[in-house]
Amino acid sequence: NFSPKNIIVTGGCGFIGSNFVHYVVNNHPETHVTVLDALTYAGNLENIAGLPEDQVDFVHGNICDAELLDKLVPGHDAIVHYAAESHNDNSIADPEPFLKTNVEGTFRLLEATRKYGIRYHHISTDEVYGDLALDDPAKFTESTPYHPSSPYSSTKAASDLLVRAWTRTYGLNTTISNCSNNYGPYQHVEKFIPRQITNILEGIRPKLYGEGLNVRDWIHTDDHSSAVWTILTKGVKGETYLIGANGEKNNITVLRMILEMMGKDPDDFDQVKDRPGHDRRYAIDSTKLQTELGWRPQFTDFEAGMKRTIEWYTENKSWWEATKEATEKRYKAQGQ
Ligand code: NAD
Ligand code: TDX
Repeated sequence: NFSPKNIIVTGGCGFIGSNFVHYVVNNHPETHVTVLDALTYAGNLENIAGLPEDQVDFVHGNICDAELLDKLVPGHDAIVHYAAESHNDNSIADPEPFLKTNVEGTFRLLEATRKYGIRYHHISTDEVYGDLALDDPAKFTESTPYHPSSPYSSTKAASDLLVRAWTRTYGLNTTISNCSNNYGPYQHVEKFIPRQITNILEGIRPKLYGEGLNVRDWIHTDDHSSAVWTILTKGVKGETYLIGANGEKNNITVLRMILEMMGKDPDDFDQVKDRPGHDRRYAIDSTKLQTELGWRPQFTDFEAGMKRTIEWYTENKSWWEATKEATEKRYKAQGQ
């Protein structure tokens, strides 16, 4: 087992990265975290505010900055790479930042990993596998061929392939994880679940793309964090692990659940323009991670997790209200 003492978490001011930093602080006080984050529209320093100063440092910078990495990486024993442009709809409107951050940024981190000989864990998505038919009993496994659909998922797929090639060619000590859709606190209001909760809180009708029959395999972000920690410390060099918690639900079911939990009529939403190239269904088979590394998800009660998530957005309006209006304006311009 690897016991990391001093890790860099890229994208640690975003949704999943910041939840991981909280997870490390709460569960592994012996591990120091340096957060490297460019604070794009999706990054927010408040996500890691109040954490112990002797355990968490923040560095404001870009993962594409090789000089900065030369200064920062020595003295650390691992990089856990979350930073990315993460939203499919943004990638359709303007793909360029996705190429820069997701592909070039990963390349820079791999080069630093090679130069300083440290451990590297790469955070990726199930979207690299494309989509499944709604009536297909199959799920994605580690051997499913890559078949990404969107500019976002194609850049994530490209970054995974760079990791594999650098590992085979230069012998880097890497692992990759591909996780399904996360939900929980600190998720940007552009994403499906926070968008609908905050719409309802603002008196705006929720917006469903198309018929809402697309299926996503929801996992609580705390389960993603424990899985990443397990892979970072016990994962086998060069291996890929899929992370999921059997949370398949279609969008209209999730939306009606949110409406009902918030005391609204379950039909009180608008159907809007569908996403171009919209993936139909994602589903993860996490057998390898469970049998080989012994990981188990803990937060599998989706209703309970959703209730806590609704409470979090209700109690933390000051966290999201500054970005809500601009986000809705962008969607409106796209007919969504
Ligand atoms: P997010 O958009 O909420 O956060 C991204 C963070 O990265 C932000 O803090 C941003 O400031 C930072 N960042 C962006 N570009 C940067 C750059 N060039 N240099 C330094 N920092 C930069 O994203 P998220 O939803 O938390 O996703 C995190 C990771 O998890 C991504 O790699 C994503 O592909 C992956 N993932 C997400 C999901 C999901 O459901 N959201 C599922 C599976 C995998
Ligand atoms: O307003 C909306 N209405 C709607 O019906 C939005 C924003 C989304 N949707 C649909 C599209 C998807 O079928 O809801 C589903 C979820 O949408 P997103 O939250 O945008 O997530 P998705 O596109 O599935 O991608 C997410 O999971 C995989 C993350 O954003 C990615 O970073 C991750 O890789």
